[in-house]
Amino acid sequence: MDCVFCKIASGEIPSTRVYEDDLCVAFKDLEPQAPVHLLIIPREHIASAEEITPKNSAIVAHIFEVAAKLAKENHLDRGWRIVSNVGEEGGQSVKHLHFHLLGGRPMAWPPG
Ligand code: D5M
Repeated sequence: MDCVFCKIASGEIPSTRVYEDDLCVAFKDLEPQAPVHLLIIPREHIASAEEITPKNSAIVAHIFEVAAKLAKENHLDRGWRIVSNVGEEGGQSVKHLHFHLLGGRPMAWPPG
């Protein structure tokens, strides 16, 4: 499968990895939108949040646990944001489920 995040998960494409385990990988976003901008992805190819089912939904809880740990490690004690873009209007450019972990500056609402 020609998926850039599958290739990052397998190590075929280099990334600045900050965390990994059997289920997920976290690495620095190439186009950071905040002082801390990490991406957390499942190793399994899931195209987007639209493809979450009772069979694979446990990965989402796991990724949120990892996000909280990474936020703590990055000293984001004033707050942080986790977001997953879905589909064209949602702003998704890579068709492999990923969660942006953003922090280190005040976040605006609503997002653009
Ligand atoms: O977010 C996709 C994000 O993925 C976007 O912020 C750029 C980032 N990206 C794309 N390719 C790479 C590689 N190779 N390394 C690190 N980060 C990358 P989306 O929500 O789909 O718009």
